[in-house]
Amino acid sequence: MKVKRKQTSFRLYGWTVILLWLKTYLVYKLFIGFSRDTLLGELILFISPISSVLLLIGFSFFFSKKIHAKWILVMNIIGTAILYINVLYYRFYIDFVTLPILFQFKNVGGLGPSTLELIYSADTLLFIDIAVIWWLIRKERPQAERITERKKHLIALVALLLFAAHLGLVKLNNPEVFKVNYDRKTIVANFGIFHYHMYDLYRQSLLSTDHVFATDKDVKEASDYTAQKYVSPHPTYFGAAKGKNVILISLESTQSFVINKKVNGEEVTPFLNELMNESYYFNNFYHQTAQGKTSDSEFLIDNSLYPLSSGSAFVRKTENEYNALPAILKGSGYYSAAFHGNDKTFWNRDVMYETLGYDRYFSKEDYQVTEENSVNYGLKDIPFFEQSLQHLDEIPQPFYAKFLTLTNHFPFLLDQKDEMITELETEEGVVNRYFTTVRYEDEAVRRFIEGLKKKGLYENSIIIMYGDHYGISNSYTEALEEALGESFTAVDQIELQRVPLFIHIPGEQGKVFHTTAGQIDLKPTILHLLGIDTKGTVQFGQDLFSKNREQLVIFRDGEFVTEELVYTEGVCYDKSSQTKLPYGNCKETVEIAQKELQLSDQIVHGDLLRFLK
Ligand code: GP9
Ligand code: MN
Repeated sequence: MKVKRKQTSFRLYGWTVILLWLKTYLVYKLFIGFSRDTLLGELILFISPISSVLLLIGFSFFFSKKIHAKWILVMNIIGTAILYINVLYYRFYIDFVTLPILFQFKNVGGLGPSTLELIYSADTLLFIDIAVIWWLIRKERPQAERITERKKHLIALVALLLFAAHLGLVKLNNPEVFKVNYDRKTIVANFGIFHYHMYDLYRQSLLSTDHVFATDKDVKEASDYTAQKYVSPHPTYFGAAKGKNVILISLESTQSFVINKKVNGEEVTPFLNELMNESYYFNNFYHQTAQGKTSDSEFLIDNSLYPLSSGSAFVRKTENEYNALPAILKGSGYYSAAFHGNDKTFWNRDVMYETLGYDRYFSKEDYQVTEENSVNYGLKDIPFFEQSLQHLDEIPQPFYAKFLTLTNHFPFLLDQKDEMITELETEEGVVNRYFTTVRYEDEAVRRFIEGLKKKGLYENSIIIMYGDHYGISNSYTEALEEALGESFTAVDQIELQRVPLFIHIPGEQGKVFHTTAGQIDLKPTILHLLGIDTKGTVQFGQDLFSKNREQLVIFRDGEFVTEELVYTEGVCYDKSSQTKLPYGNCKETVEIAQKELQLSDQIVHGDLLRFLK
């Protein structure tokens, strides 16, 4: 009897470890789609979950006989939940969950249609082993008290030795991954998902003390760095829009590939295409957002700082002092307002807008929102702009007015009566619907501009329109390839991160600019157009019109693009020929990117701008 109990207890432990281990590997391969290009890399991926699983489940032996089996079951459930939450998140964001993401859940409206779209029936496979373990427990009633101290320590020792061997292999395969690393995919592929979460927990708790220990000396490094990045404005464009209103329009999920594109013989953005004739258009303009999506784009544009690597600064860093566009413009007599047809608390905007210096936020509660005029996250773009035009009468000029569109949001839902072009017929509904919601957004913008003209605002405002981030993530590559009739390489995936940027200045002719730039560059550009010099400001962006600007866009994960190079997934490419180059060609810029991201993080986590006031 004694012997039997010992065996069932151990057998349950063994089975649970093996099932969770294999399940994690299957998730990597089938749900996440990890593939390593060397045998050693694949071996690392395979063994990466084992030591953490051995330990987590092995703790069951430290508990009383009553708790032992329950612990095993609960750990398997928790392990599965961690896997599944990451699978869902990865399906759209091609990224892994971080701790702050879980805390901002309430700020992004909880589980909406976006989440439902990401759940597949095959996902139930992930939960089968939980039932098997539960059944084993019911049948065999294993108890833990027969396990000797020696065996407990043996489990811990084996787990630690395996972990050491695992780290040794990682080091052998690629020592670079032990350096500062903002790319979560690389971290998970090398260290395993459970270790990644432990590391994330550790990092987040360290970062939370940065604010307390920061001193005025810390800001010097960052301000010295940004001072040498400053480029003087182009004399032709400096002050070209002096005194004018600034109208900023965020085009939800709008990527550059829709511009001048036809599907089924119909233009996707007929109005924007036409607008190019009388606007400056930037065709190498990239979004730089991370987990904070729209809020990250807003953060980048108003502050010219990088968004946080995990979570959204709009949720995590509202107490900081910033030197944001609305606050700077206030000094020149501008009134700032934001307009958006969603709940005011979404992305914590009601709080963050105040911090950034907005005078007024027109949110859902200021609009007439009915079931009829809303879809997906909120008010449809056409009624949103219609009602916003009325609200514009309520604010004084000159103003800085930011409009956030919403209809073209994943999973791209639209009432049939609002469809202006025929849906495509690839196997992905998301991709098919995307073009129709972009077409709808284009019409909404057309009517808005029409309304501005009627109000006489078109002639005394500059209008800046930009895509906030991608709408179609890499998960939908196949269907997008079909839709666009192209096939995408790793370099193309970076090029797909381009979003349209229009700058309309009354009286100016249309012109296409090829400069390589990102959202971080908009703040100095806008200020210089208004004739406000940004010399001495802590900012990482450079005026888009400056002659001496660097042609460099740094992404939040440390990847980058320049005029000649693309650095992605740890590989350096020649941009035009798309051929692989030795790492040495990118090394220097990789280091600049890391440095810049680190400095920006220090500012945001340490709340360093408070020392400059
Ligand atoms: C919601 C809108 C969309 O208010 O900003 O949010 P997103 O998911 O794109 O960040
Ligand atoms: Mn968005």
